[in-house]
Amino acid sequence: MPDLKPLYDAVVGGDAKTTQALTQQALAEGVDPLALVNEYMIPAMDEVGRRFECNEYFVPELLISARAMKGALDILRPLMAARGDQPAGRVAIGTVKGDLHDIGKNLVASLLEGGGFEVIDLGVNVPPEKFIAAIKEKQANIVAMSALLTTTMPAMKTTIEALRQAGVRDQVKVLIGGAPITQKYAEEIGADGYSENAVGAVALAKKSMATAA
Ligand code: B12
Repeated sequence: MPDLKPLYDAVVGGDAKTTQALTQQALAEGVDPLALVNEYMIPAMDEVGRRFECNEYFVPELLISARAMKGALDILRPLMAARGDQPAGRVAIGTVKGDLHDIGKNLVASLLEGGGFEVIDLGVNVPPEKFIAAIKEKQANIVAMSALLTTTMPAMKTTIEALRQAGVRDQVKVLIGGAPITQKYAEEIGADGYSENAVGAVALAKKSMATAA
């Protein structure tokens, strides 16, 4: 594998042009798209978060780093989502109400597509009603929720309660994830599964379909 530290530096520095160029170059040299994401880009965003925490970075820097990572993911997404014929299941995915973070959610969506799932992407700031509509109108088998803020985590619980009240909780498996989420929290709020990363999300979704059958 070539030395890709410059790719990490480009995401941390918010240099979208260099991030895209280095991504293209790495792909041309045969580097696995997922390795680029897991070994360089996600650690780079972690470093961005660390700098934000200690006031070295502010929201504009978060935004430009996020834009750099998104630009690279635009190139990588189609490569990660080469899909099979029969959908393995239908997943309604979204970032919960009040939360605008979508990089991780998009990554999970791409890998689910790559894993053969049909993905209904509800976007960010998704209220419970939208998840309910996706189950009723699009026959989603799985609801996947993402949250990156401790203040928006409770929206996952609210959504699960709303599914129950709408009488659709038993029709779906509910999977949750995002940086502040834990297995313990998933159990507390009655979710069916949690994974700390996108690869684990696909494994969980496959397991959910197997146990739902
Ligand atoms: C980029 C970023 C932003 C960007 C988001 C751009 C975008 N389009 O997403 C912008 C600038 C908009 C932003 C805004 C804010 N942010 Co912000 N942000 C980040 C940052 C640096 C990176 C997040 C990221 O994309 N990580 C990379 C992705 C790939 O990782 P991920 O999302 O965790 O996803 C992985 C897993 O969690 C998992 N996963 C994710 N979803 C799901 C779903 C399922 C079902 C499963 C199974 C798995 C799974 O798989 C993914 C891939 O492996 C984080 C720091 C961090 N390291 O997390 C702060 C961070 C999340 N933000 C933070 C804050 C405070 C904010 C703001 C409140 C700042 C402000 N004062 O305005 C606002 C809130 C806006 C809002 N209402 O949502 C804090 C949250 C603190 C807290 N405890 O709640 C963090 C932790 C920074 C910090 N260290 O303080 N942010």
